[in-house]
Amino acid sequence: MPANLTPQYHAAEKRYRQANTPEEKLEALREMLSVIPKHKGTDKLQADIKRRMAQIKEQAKKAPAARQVPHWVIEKVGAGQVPVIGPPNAGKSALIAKVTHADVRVAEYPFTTQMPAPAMMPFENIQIQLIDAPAHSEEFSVHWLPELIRRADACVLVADLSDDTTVLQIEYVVDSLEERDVVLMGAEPEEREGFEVYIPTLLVGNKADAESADAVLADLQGMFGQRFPIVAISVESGAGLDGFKRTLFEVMKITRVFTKQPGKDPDLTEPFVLAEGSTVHDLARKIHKEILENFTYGRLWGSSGRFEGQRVGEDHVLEDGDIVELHTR
Ligand SMILES: Nc1nc2c(ncn2[C@@H]2O[C@H](COP(=O)(O)OP(=O)(O)OP(=O)(O)O)[C@@H](O)[C@H]2O)c(=O)[nH]1
Ligand SMILES: [Mg+2]
Repeated sequence: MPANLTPQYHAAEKRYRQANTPEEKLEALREMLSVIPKHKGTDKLQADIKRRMAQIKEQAKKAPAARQVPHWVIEKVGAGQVPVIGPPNAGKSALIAKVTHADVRVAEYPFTTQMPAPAMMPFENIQIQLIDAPAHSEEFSVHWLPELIRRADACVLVADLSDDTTVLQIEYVVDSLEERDVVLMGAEPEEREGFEVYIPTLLVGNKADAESADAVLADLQGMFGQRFPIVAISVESGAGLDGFKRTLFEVMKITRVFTKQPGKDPDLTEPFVLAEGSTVHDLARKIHKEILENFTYGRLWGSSGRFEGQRVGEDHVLEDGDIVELHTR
């Protein structure tokens, strides 16, 4: 039976996946359990969530505090963390150097990048955190790459359009990650069985300037066109880069919401970034716990409302560009 998980469930599960402390994990699991549809199709998942909660409580008793953060855990800033992965020499670092101000190493030999490095890419009124990742191939891979991707908000998978073995290389990346329960998909599926993690992914064919590019791109589309959105770019000529940014933004399914104070104009410079399907409740939580606890009602301007200044409750689902005034007691 399909699980029919709701956006609220997915949002809580994402918080669980990205949690850094046992308390954060427990809080997210509790929320998952409270919003999961209660029927036969989710029995297994419910049991799994409860088992994880018990495990975390058990561990917290045994091993207090001592926690070392692994080097691949990169602090999240901006609208979302997006590792740029793929086979060696595809132009992952070159792409990051082109669309951010970061100083990353680009070279004509493979396996240039060894350690993950973050870089901010501006897009409209937000900043997306790209992470330059080491190559992933049959000859060489780093054991922590699936862990880096598991925590991510989305992924950019770069393919080399100048190389006629590209389809096989991309297949290897996708399959080997799937073996580690990290599933790259264009969009998260509506339903699922277990605890594998789905990462929204954009497939980027780079080196569109190369002679063989059209043929390789056609092969990629044949093989992965159903699974991922695909964009062709050339870092060298700059072709396709605007489309790349926009499509990545769409893949990330971000809802940007502005807040305003009663009687004042809204601050339209910096939006709050929420996951698609987020509610007024999620916005209040994001701003401050106190606002969440003392929330009485909201007023809303934007496409999710029926009219300007509509009064809304906690459960109201927000849309990109909405402006919300939060009233508290
Ligand atoms: N023709 C062409 N060459 C490119 C393009 N983008 C990158 N390159 C070249 O491809 C080579 C590899 O680029 P990198 O950015 O180092 O590739 P990478 O994927 O980061 O490689 P690793 O870190 O080794 O996995 C360099 O020689 C780049 O100059 C492009 O759009 N067209
Ligand atoms: Mg590199």
